[in-house]
Amino acid sequence: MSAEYGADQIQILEGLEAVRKRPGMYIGSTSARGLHHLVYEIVDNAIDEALAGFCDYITVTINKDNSVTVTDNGRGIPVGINHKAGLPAVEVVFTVLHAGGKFGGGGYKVSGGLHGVGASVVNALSVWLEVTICKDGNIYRQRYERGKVVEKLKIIGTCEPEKTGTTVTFFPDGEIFEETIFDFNTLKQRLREMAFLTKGIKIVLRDDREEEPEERTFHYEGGIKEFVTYLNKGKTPLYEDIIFAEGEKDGVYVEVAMQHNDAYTEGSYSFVNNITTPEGGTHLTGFKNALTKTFNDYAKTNKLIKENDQNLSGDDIREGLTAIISVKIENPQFEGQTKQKLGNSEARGAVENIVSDQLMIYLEQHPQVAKIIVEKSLMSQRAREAARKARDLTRRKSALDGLSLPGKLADCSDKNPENCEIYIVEGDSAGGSAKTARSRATQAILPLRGKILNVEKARLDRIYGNAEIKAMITAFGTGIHEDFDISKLRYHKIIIMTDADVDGSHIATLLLTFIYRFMPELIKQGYVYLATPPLFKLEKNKKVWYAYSDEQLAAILDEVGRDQNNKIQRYKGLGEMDADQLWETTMDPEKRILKRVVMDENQSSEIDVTFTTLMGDQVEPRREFIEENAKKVRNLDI
Ligand code: 1YM
Repeated sequence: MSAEYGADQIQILEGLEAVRKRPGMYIGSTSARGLHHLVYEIVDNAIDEALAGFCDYITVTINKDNSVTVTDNGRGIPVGINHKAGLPAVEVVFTVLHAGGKFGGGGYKVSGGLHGVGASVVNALSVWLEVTICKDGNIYRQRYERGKVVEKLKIIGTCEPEKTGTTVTFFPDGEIFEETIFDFNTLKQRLREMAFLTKGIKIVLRDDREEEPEERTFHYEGGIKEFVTYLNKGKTPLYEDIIFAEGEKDGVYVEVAMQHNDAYTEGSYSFVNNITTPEGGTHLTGFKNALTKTFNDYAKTNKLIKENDQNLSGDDIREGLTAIISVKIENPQFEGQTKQKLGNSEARGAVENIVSDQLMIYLEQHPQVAKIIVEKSLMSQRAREAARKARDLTRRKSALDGLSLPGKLADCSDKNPENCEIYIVEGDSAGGSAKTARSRATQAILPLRGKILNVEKARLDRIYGNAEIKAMITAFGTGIHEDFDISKLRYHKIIIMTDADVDGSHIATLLLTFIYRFMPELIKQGYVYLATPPLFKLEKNKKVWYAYSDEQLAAILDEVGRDQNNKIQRYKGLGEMDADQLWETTMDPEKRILKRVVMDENQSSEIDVTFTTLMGDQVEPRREFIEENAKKVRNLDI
C-alpha cells in the first residue's frame, strides 16, 4: 500500500467527451443526488490517500459562490510527466476517464464503488475546476474549464517542504445539472458516514454561504464502533460493549461492530469500500450466517437452550440489533436491479469466518452478555410464534369472509388501484367530513381513532393485535413482512391527513414510522403522501381565500389590503372545516397540495436515527434533534 508511485503507472482508457454527453451513466443522475456525488468523488480520492496511510485531515467547504473546495494533507497528486500520455500525472487524473495510479494493478484502490469514476468526471461536469498541489516545497496549480485544460500546470509559489497536500475547487455546470445548489445537510450526513467508516480521519465541513458560516467536524477514533453508538443514541442498549470483529481473508478486509438494544427492529447497515449497499449481498449473508450459527452453537454448548429445542432463527437473534458490516475489497462486483448488492463470493466466506471466530471468543469471555442476547432471542422467538398464530388466524378468517375490509373503511367504487387513493384521517369527526366530501369513485376514507400504536416500542404480537394497524394492513391489501406483495396494493395514493398542529404531526410521524418499518416499499415506490390542510381562512366582501402558511396569509393580506373587513379564521384542526371546505382545500385533486414522502436509500442509517430519535423513549436526543432542526421545519421535506 505504501508503494512509491511512478508517474508512468497510470493506465489511459478513454476520453472525456462521453461524460458530458451521457452524465447519468457516470454519476447516476443529474438531479441533486448526482450533484452531491461530485463532492464525494473528490473526497473519495482524499479518503484513499488516508487509507494508504498518508492523510488524516480533509476539509470540504461550500464557498459563497456555491463552488466547493476539498483539501487534504496527503502526498499531493503526482505532478511528474506520465510518459504514456506525455502529460503531468495530475493532468491525466483530471482529463482522462478512469485514469488513476491504482487501476494499472499493484495499487489498491478501495474507496468508491458503483460510480467510483474519479476526478475526471467531476472536471468534465464543472464549468471550471482548479487543482492546487503542495509537493516538494512547491505549489502547483492547474485550471480546467468544462474538462479542458485552460492553464498549463505551473508553479505558483513555494511552501514548506514538509507540507504536502491537494486542494480541488470546482463549480458544477448548470448546463448539466437540474440543480446546482449544494445542501449542507446532505453533505453532512455522507461525510459523517465516511468519517465513521475511516477511523481516525478528521473531516471538517464548512458552509461559507451564510452570514455566520456553519461548521461541523467529524472525527471518530473508534470508527464503526462509534457508528453503532451513534445509531443507538436514542435507544437503550442491552449491554455496554460494542462487539467488534476485524480481519483480512482472501483479499477481503472485514470490520464488523454491533450492539443490541431493547427495541424490536433490526438496524444492520453494510458497506463495501465505504459505499452503502442497501440491498446487502455476500458480505451481509456471511455476517448473518455467522451470527445464527455462533449463537446457536454457544447456546447449546452452554445449555441456554436444550439440544432438542428449536434453533434460534436469525431474525430472533437480530431483533434489536444495530450492526455495521464494512468490507474493503479490490474488485467489488455489484449485482441486482440497482447494482447495490455485493456479489463477490469470497466476501461471504471472509466475513463468516472472521465474525464466527471472534464472536465465539467474545461470548466465551463475556457469558453475561451472551446470556442477555440469548434470552432476548428466546423472547423474540415466543413473540414471533404468537404473531404467526395471530396472523394465521387472520389469514384463515379472510379466506372464509372473502376479503374482509375493515368496517370503518369507506371504500371507493373504482377497482383499478391506479385510479384509487385512500385518505388515512385522524379522528372520527374529520373522518365523517371526509366521507361526505370525498369523490366516491376514487377516494376511500379510513378514519383512525386517536393515536396509533408506536411500532418503535412494541413487539410484533402486539403490533399484529392493534386494531388501527390491522385496519390499515387489510385496507392496503399488500400484507406485511414476508407476506408483503406490492402488486396487491389497492390504492396508488396513500394520503395521510392529520391536523396541522403538534398532535397532528405526531400522528403523521407514527403512521410514517409504521409504514417505513413494515412496508418501506410503499415509500420507495412513491405511493405515500401527506395532505396539506390550510392554516387560515380569510373572508372579505363575501370572497374567501385559504392560506397554507403564515407567509401566504401575509401575501394575501398585502394583496387584498389590511383593513377591518378582513375576517381571519385560524384552523386548529380538520374538524373545524365542513365537508365542502375540506373538499375544496385539502381533497380536491384539482386544488389540493400533496407532499410525496420520499427517502434516499443511501441514507437509510440516517433515516433510522431520525425515527428513533423522534419515536424512541429517550428524551434528551429528541430535544437536541428538535432544537437542531427547528429552524428548518418550515420547508420540511420528509
Ligand atoms: C482533494 C482531493 O485527490 N488527493 C490525492 C490524490 C492522489 C494522491 C494523493 C496520490 C496517490 C498516489 C501517489 C498513488 C492521487 N494520485 C493519483 C495518481 N484529494 C486528492 N492525494 N501519490 C499521490 O496512488 O500512488 C490519482 S489520485 F493517479 F496520480 F496517482
